[in-house]
Amino acid sequence: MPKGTYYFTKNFLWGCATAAHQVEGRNENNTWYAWEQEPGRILNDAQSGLACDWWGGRWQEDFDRAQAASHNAHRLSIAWSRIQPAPDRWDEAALDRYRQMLIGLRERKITPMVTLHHFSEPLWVAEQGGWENEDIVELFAAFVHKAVQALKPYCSLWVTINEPNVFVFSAYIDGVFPPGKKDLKLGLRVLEHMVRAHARAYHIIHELQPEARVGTAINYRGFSPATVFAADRWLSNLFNKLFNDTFPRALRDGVLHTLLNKHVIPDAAGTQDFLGLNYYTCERVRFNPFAPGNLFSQRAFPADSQVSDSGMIAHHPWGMIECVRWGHQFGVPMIITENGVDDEDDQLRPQYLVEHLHDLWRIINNNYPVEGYFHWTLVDNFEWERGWTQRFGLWGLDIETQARVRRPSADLFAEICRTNGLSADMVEKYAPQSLPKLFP
Ligand code: IFM
Repeated sequence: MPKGTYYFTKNFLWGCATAAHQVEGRNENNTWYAWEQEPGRILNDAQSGLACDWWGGRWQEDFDRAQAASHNAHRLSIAWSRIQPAPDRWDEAALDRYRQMLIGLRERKITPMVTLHHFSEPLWVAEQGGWENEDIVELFAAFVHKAVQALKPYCSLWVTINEPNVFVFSAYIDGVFPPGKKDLKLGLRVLEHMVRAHARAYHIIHELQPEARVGTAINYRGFSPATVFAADRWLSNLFNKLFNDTFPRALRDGVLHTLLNKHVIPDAAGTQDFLGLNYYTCERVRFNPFAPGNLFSQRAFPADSQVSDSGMIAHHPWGMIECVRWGHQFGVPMIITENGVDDEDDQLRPQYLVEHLHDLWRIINNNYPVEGYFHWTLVDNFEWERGWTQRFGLWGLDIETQARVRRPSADLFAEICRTNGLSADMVEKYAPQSLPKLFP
């Protein structure tokens, strides 16, 4: 009996996403390293240590893995703190190391996408007030100029700032990222500086490299009302607006609307060539009059959700469709810049992967322009305040020995990348429980 395959569009980008601090190791000059030294900040007081030892050269073996697994793209970030370790010093050797990494990708026929800010800054920037100080806009601009000038021969796909919405929420509302504050007003000021910094970076990159494509990666979280009650509907709408819409809307319109005020930033208008979407999960919102600190809300996964090891990600593949539909309002092509699940034993990941890709395929075939998919992540990495407790890798990592252990999902994803499609055979082999749903 003939079996079906869902083929993706020509030149679709397939690969994994990583971030400097999470994989490089041994970076003592940034905000996250300092944060790790403070007791109680990271789960189990874990430290990034060697991480995946990319700074020690293990990026080569991991890029070999990506190449052997037929990835044709890879998203990585570069650390500002390595390239500009002090206000008046550029580290050419560090820049050269990144140059070698990008050349390494190209030699393996893997298209690089480079993120310029992924949650960490140099300590000297933090000492000057970090993102709270409006000077950050020009400081970041100088770094972007230096980095892009050096790396543009090897990369033309740039993400200026990763998940500004998560950064502001985690560093200024939840207080679990450095600088660990709980101050909404300050958080909104940081958001404004991030919009301005993105806009400066966008224009600088285009001046240096007219053919560049520049975007951001927004963490899209699907919020829907827990019931039909008006209060739940109103609140879930508010969450969508605040968390998901604010940043990309400012980059489309040049106006940043926050809870408290509105900033007109004309330079920011039209500054995304693509929209990067990091989609992991979605949740239901219920009005709770006893939770003022939580904007009077209670948030939970839909009943009976399958959840990840940490319980932080619920398996809701249709959220991928909602995410892309939502992203389409910003009028630019989209790229899934992150999607994945923490699952040490690889029990849920194959199902998560095939069902999310199936829904991605469906929405693309409704003519929504999505150009690629980056899985989070290649090898288990340091997961910020959750330390080493979340295992997102297609390959597992033994942090004592640096040994990598291939999970079945690595082979599944390799077959998808190699064939540019998701077939019934693959689903039957790696995620048989999804077969009736995907190939009825
Ligand atoms: O590890 C993070 C990444 O740095 C940003 N997006 C979500 C991932 C998983 O939590």
